[in-house]
Amino acid sequence: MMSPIKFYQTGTFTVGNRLLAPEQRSVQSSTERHNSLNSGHRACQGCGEALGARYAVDAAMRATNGQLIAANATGCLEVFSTPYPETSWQLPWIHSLFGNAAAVGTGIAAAMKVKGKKDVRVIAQGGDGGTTDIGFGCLSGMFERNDDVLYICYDNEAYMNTGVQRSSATPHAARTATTMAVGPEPGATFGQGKKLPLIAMAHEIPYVATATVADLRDLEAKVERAFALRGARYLHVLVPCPLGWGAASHDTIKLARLARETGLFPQFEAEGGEVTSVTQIRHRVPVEEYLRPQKRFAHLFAGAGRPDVVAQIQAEADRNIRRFKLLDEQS
Ligand SMILES: Cc1ncc(C[n+]2csc(CCOP(=O)(O)OP(=O)(O)O)c2C)c(N)n1
Ligand code: SF4
Repeated sequence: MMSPIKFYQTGTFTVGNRLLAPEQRSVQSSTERHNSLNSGHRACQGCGEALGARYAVDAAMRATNGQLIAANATGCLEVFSTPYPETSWQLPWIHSLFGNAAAVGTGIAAAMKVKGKKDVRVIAQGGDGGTTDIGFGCLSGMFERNDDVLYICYDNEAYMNTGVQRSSATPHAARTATTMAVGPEPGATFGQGKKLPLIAMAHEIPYVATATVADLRDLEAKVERAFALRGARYLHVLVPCPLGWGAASHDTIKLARLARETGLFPQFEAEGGEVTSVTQIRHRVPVEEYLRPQKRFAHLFAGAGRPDVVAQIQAEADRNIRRFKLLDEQS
């Protein structure tokens, strides 16, 4: 039986763009890209958040023809990009409080509506702490009212800016400054935490998507899709943090890819509360391959190790694979 050929590498600057029509090519391959997050910022080497924001906001600028305003929660992205009076942002950009970026985005969208500026679009963005914890009430309100804002969460799985404290997006067993790797149940507690993309879907908003910095063309395409729609939209981007994860700065992309290929981070889109697409796993790998290069999980492999805890994490990945049908044979 004939099966269609899959071009996995389409969309990258070096190889795949040549396989695509010009209008389908990556924003970053264009000499006219906006460079919204410019050089000179102070992110750590290999920061996934800087990379994710650069691609997401440039894609948003292209999708809106440069008519974009950003509200940004307190956190690494704000601190490394905008040490007053300097800034790396090349668009109208407002620093909100830690917990109210969604509400500030709502206010900007309302002001644009009153002024009749329908073409000016709004993003609100922040880290996982600002999104899943302190900003959650404002965000849920933005979803519930269906305000015309794209909210982007850059999920590095802890409060990095203040020294790596646990957030409700921190993975189970991970060591942070507030979930120490000691005792019979070391690291972040199993049974706690929340999956914000699923909670966003439960609001039945027009668009919810997840992405990683391992698949930047996919990230750009999801931003474009979000701006083809109106109303409340949510994009959740996994952005490895070398400092907080205790990982090599050159492993940022690799770790993001392993998060997807293990099944720990399902990459999907949903419209109106229904899943509309999933990115299938190409080469399934055991979670151990993802956990080992990260010092935040080192306690699971020291001495006799904790194969029981690794098995629990593997069970979480397996559940995602079943739930989102991440393997070919399930579709
Ligand atoms: C009301 C309030 N509480 C605490 C802080 C201190 N604070 C600033 S950034 C931050 C953590 C940010 O974490 P996250 O949102 O995950 O973003 P990241 O730095 O990891 O990108 C905290 C606790 C604050 N600015 N305001
Ligand atoms: S601490 Fe992490 S999120 Fe913050 S700038 Fe460094 S690598 Fe990026």
